[in-house]
Amino acid sequence: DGYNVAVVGATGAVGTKLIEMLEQTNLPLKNVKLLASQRSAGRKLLFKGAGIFVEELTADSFDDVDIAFFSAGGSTSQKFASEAVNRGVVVIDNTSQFRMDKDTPLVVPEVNKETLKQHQGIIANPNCSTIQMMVALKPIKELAGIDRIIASTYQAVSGAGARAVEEVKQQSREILDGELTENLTTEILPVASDKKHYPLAFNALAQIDEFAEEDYTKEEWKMVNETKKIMEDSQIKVSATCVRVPVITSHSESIYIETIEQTSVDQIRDSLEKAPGIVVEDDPSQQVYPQALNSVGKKETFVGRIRQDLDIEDGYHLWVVSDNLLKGAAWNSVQIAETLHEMDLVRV
Ligand code: A2P
Ligand code: 11C
Repeated sequence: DGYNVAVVGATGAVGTKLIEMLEQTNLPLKNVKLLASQRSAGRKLLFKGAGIFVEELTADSFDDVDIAFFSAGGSTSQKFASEAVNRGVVVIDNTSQFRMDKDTPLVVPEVNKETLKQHQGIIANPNCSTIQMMVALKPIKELAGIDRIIASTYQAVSGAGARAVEEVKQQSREILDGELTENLTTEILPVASDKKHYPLAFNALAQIDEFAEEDYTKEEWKMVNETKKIMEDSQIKVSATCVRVPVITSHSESIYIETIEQTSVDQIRDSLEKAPGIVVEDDPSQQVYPQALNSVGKKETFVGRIRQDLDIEDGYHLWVVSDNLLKGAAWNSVQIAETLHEMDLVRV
């Protein structure tokens, strides 16, 4: 036999990738159920070449399900995750709804899979920009400790969902057709729920999610708070500036760190080359460094431009790139499911 799995939000940007990752997983699968809103019910999506009808999500959708992947927004998770858990389902949640709850493990398998042992039905998948930073920094933390992190991100539009991607494509066409900036279609970005909307095509917007405490955005706070939880280090200094750029897929990050102990660029590169889930692409003499376009469709996190700060002895800079829909979301979720299976933690 195998597991019955459900994908909640199967028609979305992440849901589509969840289906692809489930087609590739070595997890034993019995049945795959695709769930979305009433709008999509009856649509047919392909799984391994066979058509599966999308069903409308209701609490009863979870009868007979073993593992459910949620990626349909925080309010859907809030409404339905506990219904699923009450029916014996293990929920792997891609939203920010439960990430900071004390009883919910926040998991990047390369970094903290041991915390899965404490799960009580819900496991949270971290924010995409946090995940790739954790993969890249974990080996350096083990090597020399990390005292502080300053991250500047260049984030892809697909992080804001399928409708945002369509909006940027539309704006690009309008600009190339000679449309004036003030007449561009702007309904979703930077944040659908916020008061003002700006074009992203041919632009860069220093706002991802709504503004919150201290004039940092929620996305920036996620990088701060999730890092402290995943690294189990409430003292680590973290701050971030998150920027949306007109890239469709893959987030890029300029990350500055200060180590606790003395180390070197060579030792850092060596530790990254040996670490799981990382590909080092770092050869300035040959113009080799990670690029968003080249990382699309890959499960790994790519690291390059590894160099020492010019003034701070224990300061280092890295350029970290990964597919935000795969390691940042769908792949990390399916990898959590595979890890739960390996650790015999699916049915508890
Ligand atoms: P639908 O296509 O039926 O609207 P994205 O992240 O690309 O914006 O996708 C969001 C996903 O979440 C879609 O699959 C969407 O389904 C789904 N979704 C949104 N709201 C709900 C809801 N209330 N119940 C179930 N699924 C929802
Ligand atoms: C973005 N990081 O790129 C966001 C998307 O908390 O799961 C993911 C939001 C989240 O817009």
